[in-house]
Amino acid sequence: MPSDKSIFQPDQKLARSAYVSTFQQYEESYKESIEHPENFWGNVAKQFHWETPYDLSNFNSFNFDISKGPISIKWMEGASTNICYNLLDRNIKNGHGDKIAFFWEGNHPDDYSRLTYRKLLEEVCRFANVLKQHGINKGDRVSFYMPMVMELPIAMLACARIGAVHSIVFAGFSSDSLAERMNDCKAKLLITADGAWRGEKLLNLKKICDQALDKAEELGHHVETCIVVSHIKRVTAPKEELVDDFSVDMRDDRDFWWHDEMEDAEPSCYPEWVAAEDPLFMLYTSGSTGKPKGVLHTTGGYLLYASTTFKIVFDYKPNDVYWCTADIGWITGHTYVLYGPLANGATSVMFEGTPFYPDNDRYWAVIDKYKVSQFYTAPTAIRSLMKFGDSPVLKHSLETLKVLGSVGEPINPEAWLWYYKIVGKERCSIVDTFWQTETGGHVITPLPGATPMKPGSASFPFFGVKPMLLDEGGKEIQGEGEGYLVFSQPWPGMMRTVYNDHKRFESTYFSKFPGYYCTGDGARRDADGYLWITGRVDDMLNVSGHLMSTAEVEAVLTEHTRVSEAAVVSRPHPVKGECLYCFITPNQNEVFDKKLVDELKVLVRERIGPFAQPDVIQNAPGLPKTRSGKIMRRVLRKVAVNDRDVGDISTLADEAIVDQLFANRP
Ligand code: 6R9
Repeated sequence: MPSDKSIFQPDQKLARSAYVSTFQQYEESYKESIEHPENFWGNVAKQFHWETPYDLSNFNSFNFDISKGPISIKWMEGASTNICYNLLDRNIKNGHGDKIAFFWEGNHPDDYSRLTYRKLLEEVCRFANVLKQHGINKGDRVSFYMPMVMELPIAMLACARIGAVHSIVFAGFSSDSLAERMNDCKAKLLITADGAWRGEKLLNLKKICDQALDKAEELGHHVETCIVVSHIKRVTAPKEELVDDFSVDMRDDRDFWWHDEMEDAEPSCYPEWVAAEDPLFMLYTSGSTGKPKGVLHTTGGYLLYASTTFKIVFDYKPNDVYWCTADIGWITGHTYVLYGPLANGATSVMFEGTPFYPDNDRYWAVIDKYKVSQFYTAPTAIRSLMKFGDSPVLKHSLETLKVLGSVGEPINPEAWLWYYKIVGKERCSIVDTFWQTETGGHVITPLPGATPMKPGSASFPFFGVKPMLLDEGGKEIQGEGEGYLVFSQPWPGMMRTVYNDHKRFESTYFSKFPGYYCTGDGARRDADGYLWITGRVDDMLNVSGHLMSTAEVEAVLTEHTRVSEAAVVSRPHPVKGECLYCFITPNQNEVFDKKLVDELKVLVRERIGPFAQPDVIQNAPGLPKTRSGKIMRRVLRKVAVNDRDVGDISTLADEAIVDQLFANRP
């Protein structure tokens, strides 16, 4: 395996034509971006339309130090704009009306379509008018529970056009999760589809929404309207027989079909000019105390940051075709399927399906079909495809590829090398992009024409981002070393608050080290200054790129009437990166049996979602607790990997528990 010493230089041809083509150029621009953010971002802002102009002398202001007052981050205060106008109308005015915005590729290879910028604008305006008819005004929240169909970006942009705030819930979450999120943001309207295929599996999304709408009602919140896209009838069914049993209930007073509503809607809609700091969207992310946080992003700064990172990190050029495989339900889909590409007038592929259907070469087939030049996916997908060997990849030419992206978790060097050699033919740059829902866009990443690559290292900060490593005491680690990854100044795309809970925003991100935004990740800096993300330092797990907290899973497990206590730790997993390993203490006089294990797995799926299902649930007659009652999680992590080298356990109230736990491993 390569060490810090193995460095891969960007391909010469790629470097020559890249926006940033040498490391020296990167360093110079970086310096400017840190020392004079108003010049750097002011230059970026010039290409966009501002209905009320920004003031360069007052371009940004912030306070990162709670001891000096409330945390606040502002860019271009006083300016007004509309992001939808900038993504669509502006590009059309610049002569790109007939350019393809999206190639849509369905779950089944026979289903595909395309949408130009002009047509997209027309559809967005129609739906914006539909939203208005249903009483949606500036500032209202609209929830989404959608598959990857064209109506999803259309409806998001329609929200942006009228100043409504979209709140997308990934359509793999359970009805409980959806209800909780709709209640938290007090959504007025929900947009969904009747159903969707994932490979050969048929999902009834409307049914999940019906349950969620009822549950929101129980929580005391009434969602007035639900708009439903009729999707199943228009696509090819991998299994006909499943369609025969498929049905949806529509409630007269609440549910409307998308196509009925769109029929008479006007194809034009004047954009609502909003302040640069008005909210654009919120997106929920797991919190270490259990309850999800509505991460709030605003308009002006997010536009600058999404567009610049997209252009520079993927080196997107006007004739390229770009493909990000992320679901729009995650931040990667927001910034790099929708906002970043459209802000650059790009042509993208939007994919509804899975990498394994109809065969495990689907990704490679789609790359050749659309002549994709930039491909952006997650390490978990790369690892799951590596399992099938090289031949599914080698069946396709992949000659149009130039940049390969990775996101969601650290990429292990073995997967990196496979991606680089087999997929990228040692000619493509790999951009290992580190960022978070909270950061809005890439914050640590190589640049494809400029940064010599080290497999597994996210390398250097993007423009405007100032990372630091701190030790436990908050002292800065200079040079080589490992510590907490923090940022000391804001960049335009970072979150502004937790929706309706600014205190939680401050305590989660700014209280550990006053004066710094704390990522919750650890990182190491090597002798060459490269940053290596070492993973979460809080009680968070990253399963296939989905972040969740141990606390939220534990809360679900202990809901079961037969369970007294539960502790969850992460265990390394060859494909998923990490998986959930759960310790369960049953109530007195209860037995630990297969029935209990099965019920707990179902419970977690129902409460959180299928992606959270535990891999292992083990019987723990007792948990390793210190005398002060704290669970010693590092011991549980050792049990999970069967490593007897548990270290010092002298502070445990009962050391004998440890042997018992090893003996009980399933
Ligand atoms: C974009 C996204 C954020 C967490 C983050 C970190 C992990 C993401 C990474 C990475 C190492 C990378 N993470 N990208 N770790 N290298 N290139 O994934 O957002 O869902 O909020 O997750 O994911 O732990 O803190 P989000």
